[in-house]
Amino acid sequence: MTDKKVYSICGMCTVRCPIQVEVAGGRATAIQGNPQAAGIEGALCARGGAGLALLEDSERPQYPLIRAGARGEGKWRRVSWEEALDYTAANLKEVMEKYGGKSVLFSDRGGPFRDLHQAFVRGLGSPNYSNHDSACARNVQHAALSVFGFGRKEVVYDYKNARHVVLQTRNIFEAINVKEVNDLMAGLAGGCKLTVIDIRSSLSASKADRFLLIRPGTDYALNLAVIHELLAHRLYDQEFARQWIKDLDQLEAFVQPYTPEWAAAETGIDASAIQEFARDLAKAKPAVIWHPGWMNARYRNSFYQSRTAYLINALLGSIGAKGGLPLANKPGDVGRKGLKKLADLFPKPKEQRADGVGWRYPHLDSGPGLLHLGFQAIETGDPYPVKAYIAYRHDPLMAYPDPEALKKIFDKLDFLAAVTFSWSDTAWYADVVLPLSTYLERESILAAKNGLKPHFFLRQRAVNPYHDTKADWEILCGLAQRLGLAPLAFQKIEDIWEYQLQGTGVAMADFAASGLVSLADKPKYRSRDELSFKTPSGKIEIINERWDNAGVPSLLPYESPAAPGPGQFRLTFGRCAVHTQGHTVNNPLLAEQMPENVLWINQEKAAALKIQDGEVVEVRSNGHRGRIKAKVTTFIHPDAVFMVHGFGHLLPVESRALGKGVSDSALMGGGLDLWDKAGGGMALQEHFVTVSKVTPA
Ligand SMILES: Nc1nc2c(c(=O)[nH]1)N[C@H]1C(S)=C(S)[C@@H](COP(=O)(O)OP(=O)(O)OC[C@H]3O[C@@H](n4cnc5c(=O)[nH]c(N)nc54)[C@H](O)[C@@H]3O)O[C@H]1N2
Ligand SMILES: Nc1nc2c(c(=O)[nH]1)N[C@H]1C(S)=C(S)[C@@H](COP(=O)(O)OP(=O)(O)OC[C@H]3O[C@@H](n4cnc5c(=O)[nH]c(N)nc54)[C@H](O)[C@@H]3O)O[C@H]1N2
Ligand code: SF4
Ligand SMILES: [Mo]
Repeated sequence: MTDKKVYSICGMCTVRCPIQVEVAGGRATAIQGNPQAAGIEGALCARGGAGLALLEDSERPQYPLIRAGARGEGKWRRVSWEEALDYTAANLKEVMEKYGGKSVLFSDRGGPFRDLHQAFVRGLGSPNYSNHDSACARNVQHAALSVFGFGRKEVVYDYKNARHVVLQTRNIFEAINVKEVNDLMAGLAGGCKLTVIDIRSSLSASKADRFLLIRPGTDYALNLAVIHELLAHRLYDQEFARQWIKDLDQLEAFVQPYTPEWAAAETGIDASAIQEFARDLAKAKPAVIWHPGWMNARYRNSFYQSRTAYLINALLGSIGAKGGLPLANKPGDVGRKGLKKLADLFPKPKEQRADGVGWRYPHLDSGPGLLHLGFQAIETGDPYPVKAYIAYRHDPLMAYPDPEALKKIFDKLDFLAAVTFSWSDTAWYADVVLPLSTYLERESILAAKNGLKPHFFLRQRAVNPYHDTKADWEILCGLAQRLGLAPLAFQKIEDIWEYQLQGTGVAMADFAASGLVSLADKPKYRSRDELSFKTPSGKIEIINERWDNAGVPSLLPYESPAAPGPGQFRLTFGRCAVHTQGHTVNNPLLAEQMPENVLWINQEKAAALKIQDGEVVEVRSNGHRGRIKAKVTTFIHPDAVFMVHGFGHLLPVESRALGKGVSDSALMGGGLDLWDKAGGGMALQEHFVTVSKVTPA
């Protein structure tokens, strides 16, 4: 018998789909997608369905721990929350008294609940709020900023109404956002064409009308050739271009040499296929989505790949168009007011960021900065000492390259704290572990999502914590109280919610019916004349002065990527449908679905190495090595090997994940210094490995 149904928000990945949780006798018994949420209608992905297994998992951190041995040794002392928060506050105070508030670095996963984190970091007087994004979508974000003057989330992907969708470095059916998947399925059912550009045949490729297998690292070449075709044959939307695109003549001159024939030699895709592709796009314009990429922290020129993807959308008139990339509406765009910001409880710190973003790198967005450069500041003390680091919902030892090098950097810290609901390498290396309640056992601050129909949403606890864990706000407000940050020392979540809702005309009671409060009656598309861009000219700018003035050319001549040396492969990686990054591989249900990652390797290359499908092989790079099963296939480019990210856990507290598969990050020796200077993203796919049979000892 179900006692109640609670509307809340999934926490198995950062997409945060609306859910409905059934509760009986104080235990959560079933989860499904929120039936009232448009585009969800009861659906969840496999990971969302495994939330109950997370809740019941006896191998997640269940109470606060203070380190008792050396860092990473795994010796812990169980403590009360009083002691854990006192200890954390005392350590932060000590560092701040010695080096100032700016010496504290904080990183999270960004997303709709970050306002609370930002408030806390501001309260400390530190400019060093950061997130994971330099290892994820920073290149895409900066590409959007460089073309539109606004960020990547200020356009929406209108899959439902699209007539041609292009997924480039984007595997939508495995790297999932439930609403987007449902919308695209609806679009495809209505006749939308799907083109997938990938280095291997992903699940998305298997559903495509056109699959372009591309040589790894040459997407920029393909995009330049597509632009060449659109311009040379006047296939673009000339009216849109006249009204909204600046400097088109410079683009036209720049792409002169980048013909389909030239691109064919670079990418391995036939010139005629590129020509036909461009013509197909033109037929579907403006209802075209050329995805700029999500996880595009891959190459030294990934920024330019994303930039050209945005420019292709612009040439097709799809920016702002129904079925293309319409502009997202904020509450103000539909005559409403947004949530009141907790960060405004404190003044913005005047200090410069330790990672140099905004001053040393004036073209880059100082919002969350670039975490890998924050790490560099820990290492060098330049521009000033950074001595405490709070890894909040973040596992950089899995999510940044070269964990051994990163541990050495962490050794320079006076204090390292981890806030997490599952074990992670970073938590294991920390001085204190503050265990978060799972998303089913906690409430969060209210959050807003912009879109065609902007809305507010509520995560509320479905059940009380099964163990001695706490909610985000309890942890951060508890620390705020101890650190004398009175404005943030809330005692009740209701007081936070009330603060956030001030002036919005929305009351908590409005969330009762579905957990969601829509701020508009229907989706709002803007007409072409109503578009606006935040560039100096108010148009889409091909030449961005901010980047050019920083010595970063808006139009970068193409350079061919390094080819793998003899016996080498480029190491590539991506997602699978049943795991989220590194934090679900020990989930009892999901570990059963996929216990380990495997190494995709091209059949001919494997044959030359005498490697059989399913055989355990050794992968080596820069002195790092790992053993993993080979998946021998024709469906991958011969230059690359591929593995799903997030495996290779070595912690004794995770029995199901222990020793299963290999961590791609561990094979990226020296990778902390490899990044795209134009877009700020890590260049995680600029690493080469060798693969060999395991010779018996
Ligand atoms: N199930 C599931 N869903 C997720 C996540 C998850 O962990 N699990 N994570 C979420 C997060 S944080 C993110 S950022 C997104 C990521 O979403 P995506 O970026 O779509 O996911 P990936 O699998 O990282 O990469 C997409 C594809 O890029 C291909 N690729 C690699 N190199 C190249 C190349 O040089 N050129 C081209 N054209 N393709 C290449 C890979 O083979 C892969 O199929 O997914 C989100 N959704
Ligand atoms: N080599 C390589 N590196 C990569 C990638 C790759 O494919 N290959 N992918 C990149 C991408 S796209 C991303 S997004 C990053 C992801 O990097 P991370 O954000 O570090 O990855 P996750 O495993 O999602 O989460 C990290 C930790 O946060 C905890 N956690 C999860 N949810 C919450 C929450 O709501 N609150 C709190 N406090 N903790 C929580 C988890 O238990 C886990 O310990 O990694 C990037 N790095
Ligand atoms: S995509 Fe899946 S795991 Fe992510 S929030 Fe939605 S249901 Fe949860
Ligand atoms: Mo990501």
